[in-house]
Amino acid sequence: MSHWITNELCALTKENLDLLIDFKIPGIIVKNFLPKAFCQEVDRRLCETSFGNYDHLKEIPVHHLGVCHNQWCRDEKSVYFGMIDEAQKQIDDIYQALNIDPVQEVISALSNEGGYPAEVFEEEGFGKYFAGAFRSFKGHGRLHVDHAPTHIEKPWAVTEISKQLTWNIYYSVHNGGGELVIYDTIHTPENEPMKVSNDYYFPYEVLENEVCVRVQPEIGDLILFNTQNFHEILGQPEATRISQTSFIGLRNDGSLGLWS
Ligand SMILES: O=C(O)CCC(=O)C(=O)O
Ligand SMILES: [Fe+2]
Repeated sequence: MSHWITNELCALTKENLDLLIDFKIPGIIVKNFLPKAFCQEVDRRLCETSFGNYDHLKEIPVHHLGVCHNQWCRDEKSVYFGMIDEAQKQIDDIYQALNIDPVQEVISALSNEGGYPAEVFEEEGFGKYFAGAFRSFKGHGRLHVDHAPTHIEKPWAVTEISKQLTWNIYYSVHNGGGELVIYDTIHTPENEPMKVSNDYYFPYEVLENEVCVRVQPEIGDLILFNTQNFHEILGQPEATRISQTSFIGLRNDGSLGLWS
């Protein structure tokens, strides 16, 4: 069964954000969301910083700067929240004197153009989550979904969401390859058991049809999609692709909460 009413990425409006939440469109794009010169300077600074490891994932050749909740969600909450200040400081150093805070820009766009109140997620008794990790990526990000209520077994605030989206801003891309492919197949409790055991990805047999969009991001683009749609990244083994990202959860009060 096909869900999408178009095979194109759409503009950021309240109507389209509603359609994205309902799996009716493949994604949303804002071209030149951040100035290219800003992205190139951030990319230069990031390449001088050593990216941290993301070594809980065996198959994704990815390094990151910032804290990724998935990596720490099985530990005591104090472990994750204990790392945020230091991570935020590293990120703030990257933007230093550039006068743009991309995460705030995304929050403003979600509320001004997207018509949804948005803020960084909070955990009672611990404070704000971290949002806006940078990723340096090589190779193939295999077919997967991201859905905190399914994948996180402990009671964190980010599991109290009815839908999960993501935003990505691209800082360096490669010419040819590096496409993001989003499929018109939705993750469900019925297809979850097809996930490769002890790993994050699914076999292609999970796809219900061939319908997909292939997006070749450009520097400065903002792309939103629903992470409960299966997706993969067709990277190149030798070339690096740098992006910044966080998840976006639709909360029970109708607002959006961000976390990485
Ligand atoms: O890097 C990308 O284009 C997409 C990354 C991804 O899998 C996600 O945002 O959930
Ligand atoms: Fe993903």
